[in-house]
Order: sequence, then C-alpha cells, then structure tokens
Amino acid sequence: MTTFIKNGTVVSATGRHSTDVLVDGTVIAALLQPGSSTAISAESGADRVIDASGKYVVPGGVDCHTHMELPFGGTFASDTFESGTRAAAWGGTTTIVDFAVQKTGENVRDSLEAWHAKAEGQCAVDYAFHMVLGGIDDAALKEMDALVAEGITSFKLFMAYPGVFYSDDGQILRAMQMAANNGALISMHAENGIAIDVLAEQAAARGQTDPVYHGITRPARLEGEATNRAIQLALVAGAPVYFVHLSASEALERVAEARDEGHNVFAETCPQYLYLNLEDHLGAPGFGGAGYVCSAPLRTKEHTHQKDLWRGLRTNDLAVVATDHCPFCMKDQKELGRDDFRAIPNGIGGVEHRMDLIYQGVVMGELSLERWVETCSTTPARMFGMYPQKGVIAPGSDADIVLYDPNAKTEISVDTHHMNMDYSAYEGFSIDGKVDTVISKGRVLIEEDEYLGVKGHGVYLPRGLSSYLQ
Ligand code: DUC
Ligand code: ZN
Ligand code: ZN
Repeated sequence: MTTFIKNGTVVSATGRHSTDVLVDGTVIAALLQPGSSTAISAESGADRVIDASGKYVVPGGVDCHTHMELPFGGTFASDTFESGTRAAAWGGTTTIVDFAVQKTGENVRDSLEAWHAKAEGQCAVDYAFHMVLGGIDDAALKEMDALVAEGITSFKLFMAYPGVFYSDDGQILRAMQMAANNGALISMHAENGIAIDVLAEQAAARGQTDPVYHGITRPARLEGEATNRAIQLALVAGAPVYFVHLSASEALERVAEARDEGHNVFAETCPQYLYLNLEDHLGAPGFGGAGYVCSAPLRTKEHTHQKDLWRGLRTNDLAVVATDHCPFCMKDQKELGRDDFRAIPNGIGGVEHRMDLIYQGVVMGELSLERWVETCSTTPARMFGMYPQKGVIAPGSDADIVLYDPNAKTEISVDTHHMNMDYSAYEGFSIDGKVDTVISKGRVLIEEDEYLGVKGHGVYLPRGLSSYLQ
C-alpha cells in the first residue's frame, strides 16, 4: 500500500519546505520535489493520494511521559492503554513512553511484566516503557543492566512520595553510578518529599484541607532544592540526568546553570505548567481544584514561572514537552480527597491536547513552528533512543505523520475529548489550529473527525540509548 501526500508544508526541527511525501507500507519511502518527474510518477502509481494543501505535515507526536492505569492512592489512573492511546491518536501523538512501576518492596522484573501484560495488544499507537525504580536495592540495581540491554534505557527515580516511590540520596547515587556505566538516562522527579510531607501534615493539622493546600505545601523552592541536589549527585556519579515535569523557575535556573557549565542535564515541562496556575485552577472554588492536583504542582501566577518556562523552551534549557498524562475522574477518584487534599490522587490528563496546546504557543509567538516539532516529537524521540524510527519525516523512518490545519479551530471540552475523564483540565480552551489527519506506520488513524484505528495496531518498541549521549 502506497500513500502520496501532496501540496503540504513539511515541517521538521530544522526548517519547513513544500515537499511531497511518499509512504510505502509502514515507512516513509521518499520526500519529493513537487512537480518533479519522480513526484508525478509516484503520485500516479500511489494507491491513495492525500491532498495536504494549506496544512503542515509534521512527524507524529512523541509523548515520553504517560501513566496509563497507574496505581495511585488506592485507585488507578482512569485511562487504560486502549483508551489512552486512542486519545493520543486523536491528538496527533503516535508514540507514547509509559512508566512501568516498581514500588518499594516489589520485584523489578515482575513489575515490568505486569506493565507488558496491561499494554500488549491494546494500543492504538506504538508504545515503549521507562522503568520506575521505587525500591532501589542490590537486586534492582543489578536488573538495570539487563533492562538496558533489552530496550528499557531510562529509569525514573522519585525524590518525593516517601514510603511509596521515594529514593534517598544514597539510592539515587547508586542508580546513577549504574547509569554512568550502562548508558541509561536517569529521569528525576525532583521535589523534596520529606520536607513536603512535614508541611502537608502541618497544614492538615491546622484544618487546611482544600485542594489548594496541595500546591501551597509543595513550594517551588523545594523543587529547586531537589533539582540542585540531583544535579550534584549526577555530577558525582558521572551520569546524565533528565528532569521530568519541571514546573518552577527555581528548578529551571538550576538546570540552565548546569547546562551552561556543559553538563548532560536535560529537562521537560508539561502543558499544565505553561497554561494553568495555583490561584485560578488549583484554587478553584469548592472542590473544583482537585481536578488540578498533580505533582509537581501548578505554580502561582504571582511569579514569572510560566514566562520563564516558555523562555526555557525557546532556549533549549527545556528540551521536551510531555504531558505526564495521569488522569483521574472527579467522581469516585479525586473525591477520595474531599476532606483532605493529601488523599486526592495526583495527576492531570492531557495526552490528547499536547500538540494543540503547544501549537497555540506558536500562535502566541512563544515558539517557532520548528521548535514545536522539535520539543513535541523530534527531541523526545532522540532523548529516549527512538530516533530516527520516530520523530522525523525522512526516508526509512516510520510513516507516523500528522497533517495539522492552521486554519481550523479546536475547542477543548469534556464533551468532545476522548480521554476517560469526567472533566477537562483545559475546559473552554480554544486552539487556533487542528489535528486534521493522523497516520501511524502508514495507516490512517484519524481522518475527517473519524477514528479509523484499531487496538493492537500499536506495538511495543524496545529503545536504544539516548542520541544525546552518544
Ligand atoms: N505526578 C503526578 O501528578 N502523578 C503521578 C506521578 C507524579 O509524579
Ligand atoms: Zn513525577
Ligand atoms: Zn509522571
């Protein structure tokens, strides 16, 4: 089956060109000069021709931070691999990297197998795994080498959530020493969880139990402190470090300093930190703020966090936009913490909206079109060892392609989204653009507002080492 995509503007991390694209089976076969004899003959021989006039033709989105079915606080993230990857496809994301989770006391291998069992045969788009190490001991450390060899080349550690996922500095250092040897990338949840738990307990004892206290008891300073500590540990170990869901200027400053000194320090942010804030969202009247409880938390609008994060994306101090998609419904899930913010499951769903929300950054003049593609597709693929199979429109790469229409609009709402959530964190947001057509490995998944995918089309991707460290 061949597909010829004509009249579009192909956008890459480095430029934009009027180029036709020939897809053969599951891969991109050629980029062709419009009107050239090769383009004319490719079009006439193609099984299907897609007219991309007026549209951007971009590599499918790569969301390197999702939590389908994550067990958290006595419940599970409400998207399964089936529903979550279908929603991803609707939003132009054609690859996800989810976090297989080893909690304290669990065996790493068993935890990974459980994640494979949840995902296999369920996904609409391709998927890979990072491994969360929530219980670092000799056995877990030894397992790291084996996992890298089989394509799990990044490990997430938590400086937060004592007793659940938390690692102390000694455990972090030991895991980083392993990564320094085996080429893995350590991803870090950088918040000082020991101090946060003290603040949260004190707030609850004062009767401050509303959702907003989730944010107030997780000060930006404690993200900055943990970020600095993780950088110092990484430097001692001689390992790279990648900060997930960076939310605060204080943390960004530490990352920027380390990068200026030439260290392999990388960071991602997420749309919620670019658009939502503590006062208006986490502090919404009644229990509404529960829908915005996530960690790291939304930050105050009194500070320049959002402005700084957009700047970080421009300057590459923030290399990636991921979602930290971790949806919970209000009913029966967020409601668990109606009387105590500490019992609200942490997470916001957004896998469907990342490409749109960051495209809106282009419209607002915060980012270039190329930087949109780079932060949402090319760099995550490179960072996590999936490039050039993913993240680029080039001969030989998987035919994961999105046609994006800058002349159409997207209204975000719980009434129209496809995630398994009973509210939308971005309700009422209007985007000056729209995901028009989504192709995964040569198969059209979204066309004319219709889902044409099937579960099981997406397969597990073993990953290589990060391109940024070779
Ligand atoms: N943050 C969240 O908001 N949810 C799950 C885990 C995390 O680190
Ligand atoms: Zn985290
Ligand atoms: Zn996460």
